[in-house]
Amino acid sequence: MNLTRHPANPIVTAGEQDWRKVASFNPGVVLDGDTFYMLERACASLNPLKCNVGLLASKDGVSFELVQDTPVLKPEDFDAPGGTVEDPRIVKIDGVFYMTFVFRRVVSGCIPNGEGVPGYTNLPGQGLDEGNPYRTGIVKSENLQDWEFLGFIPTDSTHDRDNVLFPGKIGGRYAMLRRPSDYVGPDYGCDKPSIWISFSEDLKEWSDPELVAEPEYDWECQKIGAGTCPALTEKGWLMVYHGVDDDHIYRAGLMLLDKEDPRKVIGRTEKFIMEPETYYEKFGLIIPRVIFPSAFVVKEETLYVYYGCTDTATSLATAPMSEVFSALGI
Ligand code: BMA
Repeated sequence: MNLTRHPANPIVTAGEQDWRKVASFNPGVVLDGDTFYMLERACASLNPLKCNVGLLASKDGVSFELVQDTPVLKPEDFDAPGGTVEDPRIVKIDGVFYMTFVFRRVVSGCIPNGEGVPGYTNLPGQGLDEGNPYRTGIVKSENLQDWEFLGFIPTDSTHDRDNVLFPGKIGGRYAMLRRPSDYVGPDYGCDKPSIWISFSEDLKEWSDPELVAEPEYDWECQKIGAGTCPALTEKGWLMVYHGVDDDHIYRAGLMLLDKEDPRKVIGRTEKFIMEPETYYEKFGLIIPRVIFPSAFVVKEETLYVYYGCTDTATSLATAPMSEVFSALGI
């Protein structure tokens, strides 16, 4: 499948504001009327790797401007001035916007090495394996600027990120794809971090995760995670997801889930649809060789895929929808 990288890439980069001066990446994007809204993961510093969520808008899906000069979500909103809010994803359901985001109460320092995954400095007693997990928050808003907190999942100390809401109820319930990374081993039915699903009546209490998809191919053999929020197409729920291989290269693939029962995978690209090729996808501030798809929009039969590059900036690639379905063999 041929995705065309936009010539203006990377289309969103860090700015001069203190709260977004280091990097902007892994955004959620929603098309509302004729405006594309982007919630960016705005990085304020590397050590600690503190992030906020900023709001941008665009008429063409390419040139984005900040809507307000301050973050719309920040760790201080959760009494966590030493924490972080990351990787926002967004849907609109019945006229209300819902954002999922990653939250960590105490954030590590990040020490990039240029070769692969950066080093992280955890405070004593605050290591990833000693509590202080990555969990997912859910907030809602009618104007994208003022957000009301609904809750965190999970409530225990497991790590749970890459969580995305479906943009509508299925069988009367909200649905969310999630990636509880500790759910591996014989008790769970998968050997590596995988994509799971939960359902909820009220977006607060969630059903136990059920396994949807696990890594199958070499390019995703270490872990997979939901990238974009799914969108309903005539063939089913479409999603761009990410996979990580043994060399820590992040690539993108397509998955199609059954319209009525999204626990069933009905289409999946055996080969990735994008891998790091350009300079801005191979070299960056934090981690090399990362394409991290985090949002897509369908407009006039064109798929717009927004993706983080090397945890540094955001890029855009497009493809005709007809190619998307043929890549899935449909
Ligand atoms: C994942 C998350 C993402 C990040 C990616 C590459 O585990 O931390 O936010 O973009 O790694 O570093």
